[in-house]
Amino acid sequence: MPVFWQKDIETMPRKELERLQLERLRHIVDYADKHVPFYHKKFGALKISADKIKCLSDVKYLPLTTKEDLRDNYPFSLFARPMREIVRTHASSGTTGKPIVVGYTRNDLSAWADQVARFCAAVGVTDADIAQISFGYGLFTGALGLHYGLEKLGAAIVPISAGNTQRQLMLMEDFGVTVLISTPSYATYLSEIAREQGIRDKLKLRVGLFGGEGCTPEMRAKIEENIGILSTDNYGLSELGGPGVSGECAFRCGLHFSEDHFLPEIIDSDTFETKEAGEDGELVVTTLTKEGMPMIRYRTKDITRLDYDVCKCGRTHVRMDKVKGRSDDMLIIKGVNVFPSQIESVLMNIPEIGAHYQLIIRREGLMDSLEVKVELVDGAYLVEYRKLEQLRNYVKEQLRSVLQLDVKVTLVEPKSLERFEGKARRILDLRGK
Ligand code: DLL
Repeated sequence: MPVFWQKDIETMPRKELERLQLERLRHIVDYADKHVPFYHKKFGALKISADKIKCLSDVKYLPLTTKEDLRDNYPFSLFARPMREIVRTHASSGTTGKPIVVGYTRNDLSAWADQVARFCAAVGVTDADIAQISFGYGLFTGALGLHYGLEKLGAAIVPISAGNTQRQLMLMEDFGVTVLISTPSYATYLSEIAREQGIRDKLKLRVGLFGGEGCTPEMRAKIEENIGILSTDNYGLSELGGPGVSGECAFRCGLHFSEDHFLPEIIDSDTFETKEAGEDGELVVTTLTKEGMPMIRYRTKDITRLDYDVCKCGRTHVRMDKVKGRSDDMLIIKGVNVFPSQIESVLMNIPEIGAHYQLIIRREGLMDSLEVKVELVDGAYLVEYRKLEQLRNYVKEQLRSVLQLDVKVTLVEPKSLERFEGKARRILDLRGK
């Protein structure tokens, strides 16, 4: 049964929704022009103003905003409100250089909690649920984003943060936790330990709200089987506020955008031309309601596509496909474009190998090469050379048929690769080292 948090908005007829978006687009352009010198300068140079926007597709005349623009304006120069009106900041998890910073007004926090509550309700979470938040609390938007969304919905929150897996499982069992919030990587790890310790039947978990990174349907099936849950994929990024940008409903046929708050487009990353609905490309998003830090045509670098058909659940808001990868994560190996998610799909379909893998890129002469290291489910393979070789060749063949590329495959002992409590870091780039 489809469940809604703000039904009138979530099922608003498209014409009405587009009317609302156009009105909000004009408003946000005018607002950014007046309150953010960076945008005032950009709009001035392009001779753009809100009154020139006649229809939604005119968004293409607005300038694009990039992560570099946010870095150049570190920390607060893109804020549209004075600091006394900013009530929260978050920052990206970037490992090098200065992080990118985002600021929220009280209204932003309230709207954000509603956006998140929608996706929790969409998979059947109610005020009767107990939700364990296993995202790391802090500058990362994941934990506090889900926290306030679930609180608005009325669920009881267990704010345990990431890590200390044994304690996570103990509380899950003792408190009768019904909803798990984490990255899919951490859910993979937690669910494996739960299975090994034979506590699956003692847990009351029924729903997983995963996000912060991609997860193939194959990987998700493994997690769900381990702990007996239904899980959904939830997308967002700090620059746009965090989680709540888009998320799946229980039918899991695309992630509904919060279209009353965000205007999505798909562009070609090289030519910047707008792509048609259904075509793959880079997701670009304009925030329609953010007061603290409005973003005009932010380039997410995430590759996906959009589907405007009304969903079986009744939601009219456009659905984006699961993210195929980030354009800067795409590997070019011997001239072939490879997304790590393609490799994950292949690996997860082979029962003899586990959910943990690593991709190692090296430079050999002028060419890049790829090694796929993956854990065996059963370490006994390692003592039988012939069987091991057969399996290795099989994995290599499966990868070749999907990627059209020869990669080196290394099968390693169970539990020998690193586990992740937050977002996984599976790519080891040794080029230039
Ligand atoms: O990861 C926000 C978030 C937290 C979303 C928790 C959902 C749940 P950042 O740390 O700024 O923000 O990272 C944003 O992570 O551009 C994508 O590349 C990736 N990403 C986030 N969610 C998904 C997802 C949060 N569901 C970057 N599928 C984004 C694929 C995702 N990639």
